[in-house]
Amino acid sequence: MPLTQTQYMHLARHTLAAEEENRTIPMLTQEFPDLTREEGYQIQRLRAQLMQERGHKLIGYKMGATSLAKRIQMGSKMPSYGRLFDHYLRKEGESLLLDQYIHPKLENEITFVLGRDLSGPFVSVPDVMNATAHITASFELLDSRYHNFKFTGPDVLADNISARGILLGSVQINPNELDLAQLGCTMWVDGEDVAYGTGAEILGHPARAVAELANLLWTQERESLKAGMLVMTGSVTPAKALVRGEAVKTVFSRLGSLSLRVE
Ligand code: OOG
Ligand code: MG
Repeated sequence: MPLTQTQYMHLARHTLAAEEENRTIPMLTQEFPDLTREEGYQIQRLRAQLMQERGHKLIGYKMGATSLAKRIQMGSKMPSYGRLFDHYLRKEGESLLLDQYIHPKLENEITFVLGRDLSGPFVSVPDVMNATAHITASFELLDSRYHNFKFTGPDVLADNISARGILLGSVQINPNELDLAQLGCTMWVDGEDVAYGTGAEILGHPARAVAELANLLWTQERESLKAGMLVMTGSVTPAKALVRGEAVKTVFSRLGSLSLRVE
């Protein structure tokens, strides 16, 4: 049985309060085992409205579970999307203070910045390439609001697919100037290389994640991607749990590198 609008709103407030107060909660599906993915998205939408009421600005979207590494890590069969807000943006060179998070993880992603609007339901890879102003290297910070970072599909959708922070690289390149499927990244922790992957991990080509997002947003919500928005295309490598004292650095081919110190 579907829940009432009041119950969806209650669940949206519940996961947002956990984010704002840096604490974990049990999975929503413990109390509501029949929750569907559609209902998960519905809760995410209400949660986003609450964030906008608090003054946070929607600056784009993120795709998740687009690489095999992430689908295995999340136990998910299909990609999903979440929303990005302005207060998630962090500056290069700032340390990450572990006390300000619950159990953060870091992901290596290719981010698209749109120069033109994109509306589904028939957006293709070439449409995305032509509508993109530039791409950048990026780190995404995840911080699931669920105990032990464990969730089902509907739970993680309701929790804005664990979004918590964004760090964008300073090198900006038009995507038509490079082969995005072959673009590689290597992640180093305290001088040791721990992960490697290429853009091909992302649904064969990262622009496909943007196309899929535009089509999903249109079919599910009658929403379009707007010029100026960011789209994070999903982690190429498995998300890395952050540990105090570590220095993380990822080198992207052509797109420069990003670093983060954990304190
Ligand atoms: C969900 C977020 C997944 C990605 O890049 O695949 C994601 C999670 O793993 O907690 O952002
Ligand atoms: Mg991600």
